[in-house]
Amino acid sequence: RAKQGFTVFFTGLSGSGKSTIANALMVKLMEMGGRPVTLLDGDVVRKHLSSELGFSKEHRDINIKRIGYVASEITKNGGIAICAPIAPYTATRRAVREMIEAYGAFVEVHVATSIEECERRDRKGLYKLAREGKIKEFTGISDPYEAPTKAELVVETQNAAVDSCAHQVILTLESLGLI
Ligand code: GGZ
Repeated sequence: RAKQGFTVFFTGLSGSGKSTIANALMVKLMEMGGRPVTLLDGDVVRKHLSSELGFSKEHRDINIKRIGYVASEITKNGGIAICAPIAPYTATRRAVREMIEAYGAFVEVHVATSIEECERRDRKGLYKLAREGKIKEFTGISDPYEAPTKAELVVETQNAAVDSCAHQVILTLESLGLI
């Protein structure tokens, strides 16, 4: 019997490493072959699906529910969806989980890089702008991030390479019987 579809849903702060790990995971899953793999990255989704949205709670929730809907369709059709938004609200993540679990598995991965570390790295200079008040409602600075308490996997990026983090996700998927 063909294996069920599933969604890997990364959540974490801006600059936590979600996109990088999600990309590495996509490469690994594609190399295994079998099912199509679709990456729904935060900034790509915002460009193509959610370009009219800002960062209020209402707009973030709409954004995450759109991502969840697309991922649920992919999951329903037996594919693999990898999502990598910040997704700061627990209730919204739970709503997406419920939508997807109707069709397949939902694997939540918390990329648990601390706010201190994200701000220290400040890869895109956004934390500096947020501190200066030039970006409002910035997650972790002037807007909330509700850390998950029941994620299937928590990855610590502080002392682990990208490849090792992606490998931890692969091991989790294997232990759940999804790959
Ligand atoms: C958080 C913001 C904000 C604010 C712009 N707060 O590091 P990035 O740049 O590439 O990723 C962040 C991205 C967050 O979009 P998401 O769709 O993932 O957010 S959510 O899940 O909450 O809908 C960041 C950039 O957009 N960015 N302004 N105020 N991140």
